[in-house]
Amino acid sequence: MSNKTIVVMGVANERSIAWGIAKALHREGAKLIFTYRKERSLDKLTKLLAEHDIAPLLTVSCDVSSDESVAEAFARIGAEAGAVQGVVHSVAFADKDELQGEFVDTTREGYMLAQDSSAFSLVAVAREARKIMPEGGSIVTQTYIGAERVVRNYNVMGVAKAALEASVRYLAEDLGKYGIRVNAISAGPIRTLAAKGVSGFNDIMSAIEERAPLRRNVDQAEVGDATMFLLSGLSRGVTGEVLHVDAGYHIMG
Ligand code: NDP
Ligand code: N5H
Repeated sequence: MSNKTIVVMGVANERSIAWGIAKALHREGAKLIFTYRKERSLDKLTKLLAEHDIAPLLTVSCDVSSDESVAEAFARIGAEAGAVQGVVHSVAFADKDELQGEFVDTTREGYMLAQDSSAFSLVAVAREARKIMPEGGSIVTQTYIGAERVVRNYNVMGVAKAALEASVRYLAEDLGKYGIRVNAISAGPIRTLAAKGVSGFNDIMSAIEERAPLRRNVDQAEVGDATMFLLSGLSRGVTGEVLHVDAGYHIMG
């Protein structure tokens, strides 16, 4: 990856999937640019980078729910770092109240917030990122099996991830002619800040240990390596794909 500059969006702390991806990319020699939303995430990121002796090309503020913020972030990246060859979209958000009880009770506001932050955000990012990917490249997002099947409590986020996965396919078609590939990783459950305090998380982790072909859960390093594959030339013939990194759980009936 030493000839590539990759934008990583969504490091909140050392448990973030995006941090697992960043470590894999750094190990293979990629140059890294990070985007963050909260100041708290920037603080954590700055500490993590220092601890791991990683010198980023740039760290840029980006709220994916604002078109202006996304446009500004990618314009700044283009101006200060030049062309990039990859983008990691590892952000999602839903109101906590919507992630329990019944989906039928989802509010209009809660539905819009989840779709906006978790699905449309990929479209906005792809549109702006394309402008600084003149040689082509690879965009990878993070999804969950709740997009394909009903997973209790995932609710509004399942519908947002279904839209995200469909967006991957439509974006893959649009951007393919520019040599830009668009794919998703569907990760098994991993204990991160976003997962903290959501109901049913522990039960889901135990069910995977019992039922997944590998009889265990996956971790950030495994998702990091698979994401790196999709960002690398090794996956040059792959686009519009959802690759499951879930210890095989999705094949079980
Ligand atoms: P984290 O909490 O570590 O990361 C979530 C990130 O989303 C944070 O960095 C947060 O930044 C960012 N974010 C939320 N809203 C916005 C916004 N409007 N603008 C910019 N950034 C935003 O959790 P994960 O690593 O678990 O989540 C990363 C991705 O992985 C998500 O898409 C999630 O759905 C997906 N995923 C997670 C699984 C799991 O079990 N953990 C399983 C499958 C998929 P900030 O705090 O600065 O706002
Ligand atoms: C079936 C499950 C468990 C229930 C549903 C969990 C859904 C989680 C996804 C969203 C992204 C969580 C979320 O937005 C939480 C926020 O309301 C509160 N948290 C925060 O604001 C923290 C501080 C920040 C960092 O979080 C965000 N998002 O910015 C699914 C699980 C088994 C798997 C899972 C956890 C999937 C997933 O998509 O993350």
